[in-house]
Amino acid sequence: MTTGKNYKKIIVLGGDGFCGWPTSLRLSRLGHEVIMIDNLSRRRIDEESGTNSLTPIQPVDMRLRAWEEVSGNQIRFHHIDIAEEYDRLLSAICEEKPDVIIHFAEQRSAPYSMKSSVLKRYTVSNNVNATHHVLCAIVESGLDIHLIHLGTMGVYGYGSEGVRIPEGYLDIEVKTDKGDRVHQQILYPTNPGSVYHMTKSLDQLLFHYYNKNDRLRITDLHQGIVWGTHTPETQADERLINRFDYDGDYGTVLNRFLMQAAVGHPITVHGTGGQTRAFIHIQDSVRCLQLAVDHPPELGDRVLIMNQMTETRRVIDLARMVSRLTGSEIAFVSNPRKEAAENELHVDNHKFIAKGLVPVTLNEGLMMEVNEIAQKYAYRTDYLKIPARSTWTKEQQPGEIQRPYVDNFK
Ligand code: NAD
Ligand code: USQ
Repeated sequence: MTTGKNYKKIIVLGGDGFCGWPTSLRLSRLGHEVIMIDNLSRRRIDEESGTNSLTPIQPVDMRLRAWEEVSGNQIRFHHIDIAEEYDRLLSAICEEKPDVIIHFAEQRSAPYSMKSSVLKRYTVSNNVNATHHVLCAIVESGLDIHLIHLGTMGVYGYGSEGVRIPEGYLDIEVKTDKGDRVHQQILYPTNPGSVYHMTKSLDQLLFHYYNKNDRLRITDLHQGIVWGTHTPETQADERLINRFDYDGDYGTVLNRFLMQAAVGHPITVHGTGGQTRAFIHIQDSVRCLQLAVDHPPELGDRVLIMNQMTETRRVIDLARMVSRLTGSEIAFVSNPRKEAAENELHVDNHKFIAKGLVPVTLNEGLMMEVNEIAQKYAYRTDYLKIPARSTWTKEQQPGEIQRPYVDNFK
């Protein structure tokens, strides 16, 4: 039951993950009724891979008890595999009757998705079925639910050739047989760089179809690389601490660099480090979700696509910033991925700014905060898990450090 006009009932799929957990806490703190659904597959992958979050995350029941103690608010939890247990997902939706479903529940690592045929197939079936099941279940429930999905900037590819990447749709002009010029807006041509990113491209088509056919209200957030770990809510109690991935598969670039500096490992730049990517701090990621909940598309609107990023940076520039701050060495490693060695990236993000996002951009204070968190838990590091060993093709070499280290900039 919805608790009031501004308070919504929200199901968070993938609520136990790095982005889902702080989002669930924020929405709960704001007075929304939050129900988390997760199959805990991310924790299982850690167990199977012999990896772990650098921060000591607590079991989900302990997390939820701690939140109730700290905030007085209850978050309920359903253990459901949304890619495999369609009937249980449908029942949960029909019983809970949410106003909003936020969908984080996918296998989100590009390197993990490229490791083997088994993991390529797992990533495709998990992610595509998860998304399709949610869409089918919303239609079958007959409820008017606003679906918010976490997509990725990677669906666009990263080579914008000087063009600013728009928020989802591209204006085009085509010539008809009669020679007239017709204007259209189409989904920006997708150009994924890994099996994982490809699943997000497939998700886009599923949204397009169900929006067109069943008039579902859908927001698709094309998010950049998330960095940082704490939000005010996860800092409220040690038992609420957020996940911090640092291993070669799940660790993302800036958090890896800050963690590597903290534990005395050279900063691992792939190739020349000329890759430019979009970034967003976890606090802004959570704020964007809050804004997306508050600003649903109208019934009948096409899929609302927003670029959830605040700045673009080159990998080598990030490495140098971290190196300057911490005195750590930069190590160039052979790039285990198949990606452009250098690219420019310009991205339009005016929709979130217009809704009130005030970006937390990269600054030394916040970077040092992540570095300090990593120092605090450095004793939990497994150094063998730091190198990125998953290669995109059989011919490529894993990301081993090239000796001697060379940073021509220094
Ligand atoms: P995560 O792996 O930490 O969290 C995902 C959660 O979903 C996990 O708790 C996992 O157990 C759960 N899950 C996966 N498959 C499921 C299934 N079939 N049924 C139920 N639960 C399932 O990932 P994250 O970093 O929190 O990312 C969340 C979403 O945001 C992903 O979809 C990802 O693609 C997207 N995203 C993440 C980043 C980033 O830098 N972390 C950037 C852009 C987009
Ligand atoms: N990289 C390094 N050194 C490292 C790790 C990465 O140079 O130690 C480079 C990679 O080669 C790549 C870039 O840094 O060029 C980004 O890698 P990443 O692992 O930080 O990010 P990516 O694989 O793109 O995936 C992450 C999330 C994914 C999300 C995506 C957003 O894991 O879920 O969708 O960021 S985006 O990149 O905008 O598509």
